Amino acid sequence: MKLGHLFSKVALLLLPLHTDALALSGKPHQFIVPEKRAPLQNIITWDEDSLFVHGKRIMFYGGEFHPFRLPVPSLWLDVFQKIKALGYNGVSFYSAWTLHEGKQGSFSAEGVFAWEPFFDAAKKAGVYLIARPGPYINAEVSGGGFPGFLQRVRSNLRTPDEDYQEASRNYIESITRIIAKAQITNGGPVILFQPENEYTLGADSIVFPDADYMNGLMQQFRDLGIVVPFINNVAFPNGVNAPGTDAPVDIYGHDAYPLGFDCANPSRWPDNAIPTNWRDLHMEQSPNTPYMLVEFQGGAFDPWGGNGFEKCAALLNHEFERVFYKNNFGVGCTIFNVYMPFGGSNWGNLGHPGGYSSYDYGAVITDEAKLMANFLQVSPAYLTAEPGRNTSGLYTDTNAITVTPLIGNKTNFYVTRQTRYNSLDSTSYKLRLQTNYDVGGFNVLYSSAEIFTWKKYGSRTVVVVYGGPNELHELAVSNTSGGTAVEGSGVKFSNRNGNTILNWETGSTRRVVRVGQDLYIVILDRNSVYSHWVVSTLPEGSYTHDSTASSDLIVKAGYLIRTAEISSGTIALTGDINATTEIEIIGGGHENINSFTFNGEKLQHTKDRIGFIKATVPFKAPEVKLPDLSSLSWKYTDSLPEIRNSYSDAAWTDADHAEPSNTYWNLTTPTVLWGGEYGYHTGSLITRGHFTANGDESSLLLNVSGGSAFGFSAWVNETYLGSWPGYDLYSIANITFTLPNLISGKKYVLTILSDHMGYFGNWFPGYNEMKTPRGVIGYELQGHDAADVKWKITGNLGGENFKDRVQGPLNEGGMWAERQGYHLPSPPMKDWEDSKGPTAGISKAGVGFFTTSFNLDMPKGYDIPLSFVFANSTSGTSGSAVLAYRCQLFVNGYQFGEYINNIGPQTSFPVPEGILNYHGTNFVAVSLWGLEAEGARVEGLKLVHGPIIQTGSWERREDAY
Ligand code: IPT
Repeated sequence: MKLGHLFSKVALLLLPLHTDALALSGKPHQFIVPEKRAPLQNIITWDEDSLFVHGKRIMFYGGEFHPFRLPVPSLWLDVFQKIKALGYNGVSFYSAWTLHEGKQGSFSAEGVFAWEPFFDAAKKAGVYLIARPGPYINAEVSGGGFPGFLQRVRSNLRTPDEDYQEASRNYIESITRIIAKAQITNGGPVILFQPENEYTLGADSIVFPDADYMNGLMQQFRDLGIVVPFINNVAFPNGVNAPGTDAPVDIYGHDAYPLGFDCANPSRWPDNAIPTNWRDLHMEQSPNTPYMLVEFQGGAFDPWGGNGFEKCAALLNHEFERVFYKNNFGVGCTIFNVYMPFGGSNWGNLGHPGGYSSYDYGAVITDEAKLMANFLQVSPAYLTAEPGRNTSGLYTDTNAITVTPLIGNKTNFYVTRQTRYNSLDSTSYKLRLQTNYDVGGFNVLYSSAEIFTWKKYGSRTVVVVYGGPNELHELAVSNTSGGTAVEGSGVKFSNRNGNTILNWETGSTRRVVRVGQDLYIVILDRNSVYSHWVVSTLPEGSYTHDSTASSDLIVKAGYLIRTAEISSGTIALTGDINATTEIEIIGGGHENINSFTFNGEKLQHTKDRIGFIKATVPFKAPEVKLPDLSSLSWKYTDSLPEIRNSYSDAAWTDADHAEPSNTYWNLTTPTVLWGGEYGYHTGSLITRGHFTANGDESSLLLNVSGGSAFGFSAWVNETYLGSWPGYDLYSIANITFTLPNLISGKKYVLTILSDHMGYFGNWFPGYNEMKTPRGVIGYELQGHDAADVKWKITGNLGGENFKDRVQGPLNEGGMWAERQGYHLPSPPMKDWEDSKGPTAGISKAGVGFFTTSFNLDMPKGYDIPLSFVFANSTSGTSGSAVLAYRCQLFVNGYQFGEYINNIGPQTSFPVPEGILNYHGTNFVAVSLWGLEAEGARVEGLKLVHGPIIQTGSWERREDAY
């Protein structure tokens, strides 16, 4: 797309020195002994420039990953390895209180919710962790991570109010003990800790920011053994909790989502959306801490009825990264964390109402960010370079280009961009700059080409540089006696004052030149660099900053390189391919290599005259056989027996509380009818009203809350009254249904089934939006005294005493089949009807429950993602006259999708290996709720596979289920 765009937006440049540069660089450098800033331990320290680990400066380049959105612990290493393969050395994680403490006082972190396997996997991959346990997390999780029982806490959430303090204590104590053990001081991967989340703005009705609250929370964490530095993440740089305030964290940081969440317009970069005042604010707010971006936009969430994550991925694409991430490096950011490189699923109702089952986030697992991360990891001089002001016309010959210099003691860096940052023009310019960038003893005096990485092997240095298509670049190396082309042609050589100068036009053919005896410069175009990987040969669990250049390999491959080992002359690589792939060790890596393996298989290799080693890995396309779901035999049972006259709800909870414990909401009904009052917080709710008719009843008004896109249906006895089909933007609905003639003296029951899309978040302390109830919040029975109706309610069986310990507190809703546990594998189905499945449908409004099972025998040694795809010939036409129905998809007991036919946008529901048994039997259940009188029929349901990846991680999955 848009060549001009690609060509001109930004380059991180290394060019000839302009003597004014130092004058531009703001405050003079102060040197502070890092240990002074480490009162509790001396492993993780910091000064105004960067973090230190064991006294060594590091660039933290990381991204957020939620293990609870991928409930297969054996896959966490896979994600860590992929993040690490990008050149990242860190991951931040939230923990979601609501998944750990469904019932107040009973914390549990077991099975898929256990943290130890997550910490182990991070360590194994050599990834540092930032712990962010909240208690409030936001994160597009139901309640922003707050468990439903907080609806009954009377005071302000996220304040020092006593009952909030009381309610949060058990979670804080339990999760902190787990995290404390995983700190680096105990040999674990956790190096930083974030109390709270985006504590940035609050309601006028409370003290905000409340120093007592933050200090109290930090003290709790400290008392429980957290010794690593505390960080914070204000939503924008407003200085809350910065050093010098009443409740300072150790390292102040902020978040930023500069393009917002406008996935509907994937190419819209609003004017002036690029931040330009951050360095100044930082020098005012926190000059003695490193520049830290805790959450920098790496994608976007997408609401019900939204545009789909492909559009989010397009909005936050490689061009966004090139321009915006580099702008962050222009302010000297040395703790940089992206939200998020891997999203996952809102399985089992864990999402907030503003999102659907996929939490794909348009996330990039491999991309442009790899180029920047690798560059920064081999550029230690960046960590102490002093960011200057944005300049135009100073380093360049045109005001159309803005240059931000970072001036170091010896090495300088320059970030360039279009002055009108969103310009699509091609702008030619000259730069006058000097870098003095060290590559293993050679001095790169300047380079307009970007550096991907460099390594030193013995006396040889290998540098990989790149540019955009057809760009002209120049690079000079000090004190060298000229260069020669060793591969490809078109590089011009000259020599001035003992400096060897290379000049070339970027093309897609690789050029390799030698400067002096031992410096090899590999010249690529940007597209080719994407298939290069830098991989460490140090033992498992080593961190990037442990590596010396010589222990890393630069590998040209394809899809992914995970790990490398060298022993007795053999290079052993693991990785993934999606096609027959030529693998090349750029620079040769090491002398005396005599064999080469990939995923354990020996390869025939060749070594060229400069020592680059090459081999071809054959891709063997496997046969993938998937069941045709429509020709399987299915079982069917009705899942709304509640409307039958014979049904007894005697065991249900009496909805008889006259006083709500949730004081946030005005009660308008004689007794409280919403779910949270009685411990029902997830999936769906059923409320039943019993009354004896007087014959005058004419209509029923229902006011129901469920969260965006929710729906509800109502019956009187077996007579269907109607439904609210749901619309993307409506969280609450009011409908009046006409009643049939009711016979005086006869008993009737109203049955209301309503969807629960999750609780709202609680972003603004003091507003307590999380307490917005779900369920029936108002009713009028025309012609009948409202107080004369006796109500019963249920949600998931047991409510807060939930049954489903494996899948946790949120996975089950209140539908009959779920209450019976029929979504779990192999329910007693012998009396159920045979069926053709959800495509056979149901013939009237209500809920049908369909089950089937099938075997999978997926080829071993491959990573082949599988998804359940619902046919929807009208997808994307949210709000139009499309048949209203919604399905829940259960796979081996895990709810892995809510599909809403009339809202969308999600039609394809990926289910990871480990939830699906790839080598055995799978049990699938689909609930089908028809919200129209005629019932509903699923247009089509298929199991389909995604890209076929031949993987090096197959051994690990032998015992996967
Ligand atoms: C910020 C939150 O801290 C994070 O949890 C997540 O919700 C993220 O946004 C959006 O995906 S909140 C900020 C956008 C106001």
